[in-house]
Amino acid sequence: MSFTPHDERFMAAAIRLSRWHLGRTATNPSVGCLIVKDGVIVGRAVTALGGRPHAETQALSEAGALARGATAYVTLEPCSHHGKTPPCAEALIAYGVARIVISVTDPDPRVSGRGIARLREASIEVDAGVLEAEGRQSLAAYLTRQTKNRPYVTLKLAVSADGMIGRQGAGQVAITGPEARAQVQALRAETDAILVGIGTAIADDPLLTVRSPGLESQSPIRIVLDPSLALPLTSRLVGTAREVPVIVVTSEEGSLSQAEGDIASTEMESRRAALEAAGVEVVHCNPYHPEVLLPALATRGISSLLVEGGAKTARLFLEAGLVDRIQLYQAPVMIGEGGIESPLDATDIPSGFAHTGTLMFGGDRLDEYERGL
Ligand code: AOF
Ligand code: ZN
Repeated sequence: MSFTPHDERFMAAAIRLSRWHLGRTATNPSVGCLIVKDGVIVGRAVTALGGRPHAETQALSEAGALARGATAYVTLEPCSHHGKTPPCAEALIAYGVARIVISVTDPDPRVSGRGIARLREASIEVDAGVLEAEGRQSLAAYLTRQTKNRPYVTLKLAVSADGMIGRQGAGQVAITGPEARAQVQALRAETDAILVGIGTAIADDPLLTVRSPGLESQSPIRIVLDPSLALPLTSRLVGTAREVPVIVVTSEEGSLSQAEGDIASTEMESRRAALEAAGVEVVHCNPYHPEVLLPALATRGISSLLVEGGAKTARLFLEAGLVDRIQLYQAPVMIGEGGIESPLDATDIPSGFAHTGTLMFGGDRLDEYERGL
């Protein structure tokens, strides 16, 4: 059977629903599921906070007996493995669902086609690929970690009308207005980790947490690229490390020359001890090689990473070809003298990125660019 406009409408609703728990289901994807009987939604659910129960089992228990003969819309192929919960494919069969419409097939090697095969074996009609591009977008973090063994990377830049992202020696400079800042808070809330370079950590002394009312518990892990452990103990990041985790990525042990090593190692050792005593986790990994760092973050279960600054760190990720999405805010303010030039503007977006949308937040314009997954 081919897809109907109803299929797209219900799948669009399932995708919207799935976004509710983005960034809050740990390594599990946030999946949306609707059970529809005679054109009426009789069950709906999103993967629970923390990743379990899965979406389908919750939607089925809401639908109850009405699930018999119904159509299930699921943003990801139902699982077929006995993991921490029994397989969703079996639950769909047991409830007597007649048809299952799927957006994206699951690359998890424990599932990967087996969910669909199991459903078809039970004579259930299965149609996959409905609104697949939108579905993949909503599952981008999960799909990237599964298939590329690294987090999905978003680079966020706020650029003034004269092409600057800040002012030398001025600390944090307001470029965008309150509406755009609230939007960035929402973006942080759906992201697993946020990363800045040590230059930004020192100059701006940022908190990098989520402060929007109702979202306070959703701050991402904060990561600082800090080759020589220069993050001040008095910084706001260190001061809040016990409330929201901070990871400092420093050079690999033994990477200093012998002479440097002799002088620096005792000093480094005492800085490391002081940071750790304040609750910061110090990780040894080359901070200048995102291609090494990102898989290490994926191994820790980080599926999405937001790179927030500064210019040098943005260039590092762009040059490594390890940015999946660019969010470019352009504000009407002027920075003038002493401005720090943006590594990027709307006229020099790297090749391979497609412009996927423009939104206005107050007087600020957000352009989004994405590379295919
Ligand atoms: C579904 N529905 O809502 C989600 C699914 O560790 P477990 O046992 O929870 O399994 C995690 C895997 O389950 C994950 O890698 C992905 O394949 C699937 N996630 N599947 O049927 C859901 N979140
Ligand atoms: Zn499942």
